Amino acid sequence: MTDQSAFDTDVWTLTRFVMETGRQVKGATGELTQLINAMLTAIKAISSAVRKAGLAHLQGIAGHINVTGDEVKKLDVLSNDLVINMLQASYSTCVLVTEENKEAVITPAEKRGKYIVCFDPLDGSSNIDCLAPIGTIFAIYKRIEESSEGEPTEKDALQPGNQIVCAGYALYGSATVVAMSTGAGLNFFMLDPAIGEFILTDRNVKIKKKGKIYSLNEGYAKYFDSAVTEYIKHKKFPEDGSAPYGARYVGSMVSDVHRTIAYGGIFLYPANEKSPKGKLRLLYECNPIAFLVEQAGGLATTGTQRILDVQPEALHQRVPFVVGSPDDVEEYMAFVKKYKK
Ligand code: AMP
Ligand code: P6P
Repeated sequence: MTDQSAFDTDVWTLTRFVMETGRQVKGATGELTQLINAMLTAIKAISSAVRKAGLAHLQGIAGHINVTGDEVKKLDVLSNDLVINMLQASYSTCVLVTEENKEAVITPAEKRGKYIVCFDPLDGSSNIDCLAPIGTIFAIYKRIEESSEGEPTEKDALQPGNQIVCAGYALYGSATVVAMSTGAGLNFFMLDPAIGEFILTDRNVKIKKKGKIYSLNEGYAKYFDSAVTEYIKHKKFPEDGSAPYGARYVGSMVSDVHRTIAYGGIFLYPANEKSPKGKLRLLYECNPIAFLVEQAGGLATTGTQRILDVQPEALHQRVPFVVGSPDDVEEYMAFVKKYKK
């Protein structure tokens, strides 16, 4: 006889959480709830594929190149198709922007809704074959009223991150966790594979005011500008006699960011001589992460401007990206100001 007491009969699943919050919004039609739950279904399917990739021969090069010029692995293609199909089948989207497609994906007229979704279906995919953590990142915007008459176009997606309605990431790590916010705080949900549901584990998560870890690819030190070089030196050899920071860098942003939120500290992908605008993409990497970190009380900057205030000009636009504990990000910005040319 199964011990029934082992089952929490009032469990807060992410599906239930989203429905509850939606019902509290006067006049909400349920379209956003449908969209969020469609995204979660795609994430569950990606999580299952990621866990089986080695067995199902999903690893290895799929043989074509994405917009960033990286060789695309099979899991990337599968993840991208899963998200596009699930979101369009939710009858809530009009424009999709994904790292894997050069052009915006316009939802067929008969399936259209009012939301725009910018997403990276499998971020960190270069880590697939070494089984390092990878993730899915998304940001949801509402189509702006005045433009909602004519045919939707990619221009509908060129909204600053301060217009985000909902954002989240999934981290396929030692467990699969979803971090998500609709603007009323950041919550973590862990996937329970036994029931195929995401369970609320951490409500209204807050980042430490100051951390003890810095995270960036120091392999590019030769190309760093003076501000980054001096800032990192300060972290390693603090002039005030305080303990140096620890260094952590997975090379998979969702993993590095999740650790930064959980433990505090700073993650940096600044511009450098090789990447004058940085590497990370504004619409589907930096904006969603910046929104979530700000919900946790952290900061996200280009070094001189709040990420969420950057007005996008192109779908795959890159920006310098520094995010984390407020005291750490402010300290970095002071170095940028001091060494500004
Ligand atoms: P809807 O009519 O479902 O498209 O919702 C209209 C607006 O209400 C959304 O753009 C959100 O600002 C808010 N809203 C609706 N559902 C939710 C939800 N589940 N959680 C948080 N906000 C919601
Ligand atoms: P680098 C993964 O390819 C990614 O887009 C992010 O997930 C990660 O933070 C970054 O690139 C790593 O780039 O140049 O350090 O290998």
